[in-house]
Amino acid sequence: MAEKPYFCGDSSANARSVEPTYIGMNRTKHASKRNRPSYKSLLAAGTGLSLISPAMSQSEAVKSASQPQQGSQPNILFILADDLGYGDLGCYGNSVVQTPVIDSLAGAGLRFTDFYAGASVSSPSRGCLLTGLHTGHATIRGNMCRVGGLEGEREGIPGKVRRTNLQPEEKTLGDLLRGQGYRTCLVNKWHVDGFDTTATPLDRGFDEFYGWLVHEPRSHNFYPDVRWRNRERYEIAANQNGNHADHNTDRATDEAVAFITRMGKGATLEGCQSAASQASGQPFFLYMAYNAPHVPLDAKDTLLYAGKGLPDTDRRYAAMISHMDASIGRLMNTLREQGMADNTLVVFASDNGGAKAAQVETLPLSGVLKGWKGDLWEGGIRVPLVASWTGYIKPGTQTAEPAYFPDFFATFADLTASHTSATGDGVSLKPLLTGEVTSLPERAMYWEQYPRVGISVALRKGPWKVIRQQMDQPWQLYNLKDDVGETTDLAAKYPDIVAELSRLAEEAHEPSPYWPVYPEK
Ligand SMILES: [Ca+2]
Repeated sequence: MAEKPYFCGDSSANARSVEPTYIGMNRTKHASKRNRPSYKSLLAAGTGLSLISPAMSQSEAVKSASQPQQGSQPNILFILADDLGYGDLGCYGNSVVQTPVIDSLAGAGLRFTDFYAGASVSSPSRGCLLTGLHTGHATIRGNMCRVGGLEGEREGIPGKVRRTNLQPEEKTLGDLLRGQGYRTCLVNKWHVDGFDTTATPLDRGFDEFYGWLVHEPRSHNFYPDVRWRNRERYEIAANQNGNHADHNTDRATDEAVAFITRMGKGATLEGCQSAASQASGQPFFLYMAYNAPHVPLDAKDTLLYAGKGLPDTDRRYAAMISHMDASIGRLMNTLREQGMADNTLVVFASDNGGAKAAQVETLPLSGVLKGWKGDLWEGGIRVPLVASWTGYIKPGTQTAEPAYFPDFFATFADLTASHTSATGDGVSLKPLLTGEVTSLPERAMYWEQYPRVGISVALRKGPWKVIRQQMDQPWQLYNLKDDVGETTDLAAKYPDIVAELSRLAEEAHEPSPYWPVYPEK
């Protein structure tokens, strides 16, 4: 199908309630797994809150939403980079990679030094962001599942793999915010659909979707010749036959600019009457999930880094980040042009740490941190986070409060006055963002990672982090305030701390039907 102008969403999606009706695949087996008889909330351990089922609290959050307060809620632009390391930005100490726009967001807002993704790889991390659940409770705990799910091709890799997806009963940020009167849109990378064609963003709380889905391997690169526009798969003529003409960072940015513009002016394109009627005064949630700087390092050009003595890989890696940075500048300009810059919370983060696969030679990538994407060392999960919101977040500020992806469900519930007491495994960052407080109640944050067999686990509480690479290996303990590089294992010196944190970690793990810890042979 040929390209045509952007249009404003899927009519069936627009008509959906905040309780999605699942159609298609047989989910009987999965539906029965979400009983949580042994679940104990990490929040309860850390804050004294009552025990709450994450799934129940999400549902409650959506159902108990107050009526939308037109004009009183901020727009939310959540920008996610892909495999961007902790040391990849100027505002995080990189002196080579030029990121003036993201640096200016940090200068205009709050920069987190101790912020973490939901997981050390893409799909589970994005699932944690969207659902507010950590990887001990979430359905998606790895990119490929060990058993169950659906089989399909993985881009560029022979053979079949299995994936699973966000389940209908898992409420997303899209569900939450749509329930609060927002128009919700995902641009570019979803990556929580597995190979299930009925688990698209439009089936999980988003009114609009422009991007790619994992069952279409041809779309997973920087010059894709196939893309999705809501439920329509279309060919990108300029990139047919391997042509490198229409870069994905530009295309994704165009789609986001078009969405913001529609929300600013009201829809004027043919066929967008339904959006036009909603646009005036309706807040938006735009989840802008870029590919960059994930491999392959298909930079549009590397002119910015010519003559700087960088190895070719580093030059292309840096150029991809700067291209994304400039594209974020286009989004910010569009917000200004539409008069929405002051009433938009802008968040920038990365889905996991820097990737060893990028083969960067001289750039810091993980900065001072140990490890890479795929590790539970800090380099795999600690990521940049900056947030700006004119008049609400104090410019040029920094916080060392530990926080992570599951917190955004609670944060956005709080921000939009959903009047829910708790949501999932996270806590609201709103008081921290707005300067109402400078510290949060100490709580535990939890991560799982699945190597070829077994399970790796990490948990942070306060300055302390326990990590175990396999169940039959001993816990290690690090004090991240003194030793952010995780060089000195203090487990033998502080056995009581190991005992407390390892107990919390063991309580945080709920068995998964897709990632059994010891798969059958
Ligand atoms: Ca990633």
